[in-house]
Amino acid sequence: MANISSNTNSQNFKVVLLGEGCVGKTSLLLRYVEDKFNTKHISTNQASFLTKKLNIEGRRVNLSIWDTAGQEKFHALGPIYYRSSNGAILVYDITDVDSFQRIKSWVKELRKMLGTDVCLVIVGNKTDLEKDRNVSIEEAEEYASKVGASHFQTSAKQNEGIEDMFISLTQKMLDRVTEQEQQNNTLNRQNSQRRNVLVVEDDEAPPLPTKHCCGTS
Ligand code: G3D
Ligand code: MG
Repeated sequence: MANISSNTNSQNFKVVLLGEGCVGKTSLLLRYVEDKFNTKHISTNQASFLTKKLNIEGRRVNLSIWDTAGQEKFHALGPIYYRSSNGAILVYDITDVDSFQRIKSWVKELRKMLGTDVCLVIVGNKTDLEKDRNVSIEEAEEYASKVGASHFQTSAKQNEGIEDMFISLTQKMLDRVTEQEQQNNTLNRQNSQRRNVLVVEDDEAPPLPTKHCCGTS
């Protein structure tokens, strides 16, 4: 189960960025957290995360958003990277069909390893390059809804759609936590009801069947 923790009323979520090299993962993260584009701020030599604090309808949330160290370029990104994440942002480049196909194998792997505990968002990045689009919105949306993910389009360059995407993902993760809390409460209630049931042991031996002698009847 995903590691969801909360302290002093704030909820901590781990979110991972996944997708082929050069689709814009680091750019999306830097744009969202630091409102920067095209800076070499995050070293691509080590996996790292940036944090972002949010307040959604009075609920305080701390996001730790993990970025890869570029291992995806060598197909060397293992489960240790996405382990116990609450959310995954699967990024493709709208001009690159292969990058969209790659998303599908990530979805399979995440569902297999984390089940439905992880909330998925599929993101088509680089919408400023609309004239070179090679992945249709319809196809991407249809695929996303088939696998229980939401779909967003962004441009890290022009700062479009990024905040909406993160807010929507966070809302989904909060809903998931509420669902899990409700399930736990129901289980606890059932357990305590079970404890209150008085079990009366009936240790009297059952009556023996009446013997009928042949010929007496
Ligand atoms: P990655 O972390 O997925 O490997 P990066 O991708 O964030 O390093 O981005 C790869 C390249 O795509 C970078 O260009 C970056 O500037 C560019 N890029 C990222 N997002 C967008 C976007 O929304 N629109 C456009 N047009 N380009 C984007 P360079 O030239 O540095 O390789
Ligand atoms: Mg990167």
